[in-house]
Amino acid sequence: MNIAGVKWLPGHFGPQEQSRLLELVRAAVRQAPLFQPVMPRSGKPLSVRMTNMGRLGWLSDRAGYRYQQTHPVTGNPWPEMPQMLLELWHEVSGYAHPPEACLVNFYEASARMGLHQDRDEEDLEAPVVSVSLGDTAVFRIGGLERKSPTSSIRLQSGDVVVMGGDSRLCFHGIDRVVPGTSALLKDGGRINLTLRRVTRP
Ligand code: MD3
Ligand code: FE
Repeated sequence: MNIAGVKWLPGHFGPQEQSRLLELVRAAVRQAPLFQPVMPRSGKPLSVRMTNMGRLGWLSDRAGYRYQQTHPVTGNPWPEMPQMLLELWHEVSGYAHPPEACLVNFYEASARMGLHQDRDEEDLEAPVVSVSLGDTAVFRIGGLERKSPTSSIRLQSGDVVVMGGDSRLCFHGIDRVVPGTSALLKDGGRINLTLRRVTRP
């Protein structure tokens, strides 16, 4: 994969750090339970469940896609962004201002994410930083148009991907999760964390 602006850091986090991250995600989920997002207008459920950490959280409901300061079910503010993720951002993003949102996507074995662009952020100059935990995912990335050719990579537990520069608006998605590829989650499945700057600094 040689798309300008993509930085793939396979195995950035080792097993012990992956376990620490998982504990941080579990603590956040106790405070801000996973919810099932639905598509704007149609109300068709997405196949991933999600929650967020940080000042702002992304969600999708019948009214549209947006960032907001509160959990859609509990109405509470999102749990705070863990220090370990702030440190990751400062290490790999090349962006001087901290991330405001960490979207947590949980994929069970059958979950997918269709090809899409991330463009709900006001600040499109900041990269998106992703961390994969649990079973391997087949990640597809294309170009700036839906019809652009695509390529696939397998994202493994502990991998970090930084999508900056020209890659920031590339179409991308998750074709499938490969069962039995990681022992991190007892019942299998995959967690993806995406760190995002939302507002202009
Ligand atoms: C490429 N998540 O949450 S992470 C998403 O694995 C999302 O859950 C996928 O796409 C997942 O929006 C992929 C890697 C990633 C994240 C953001 C990107 C790739 C990206 C933004 C622009 C281009
Ligand atoms: Fe995305």
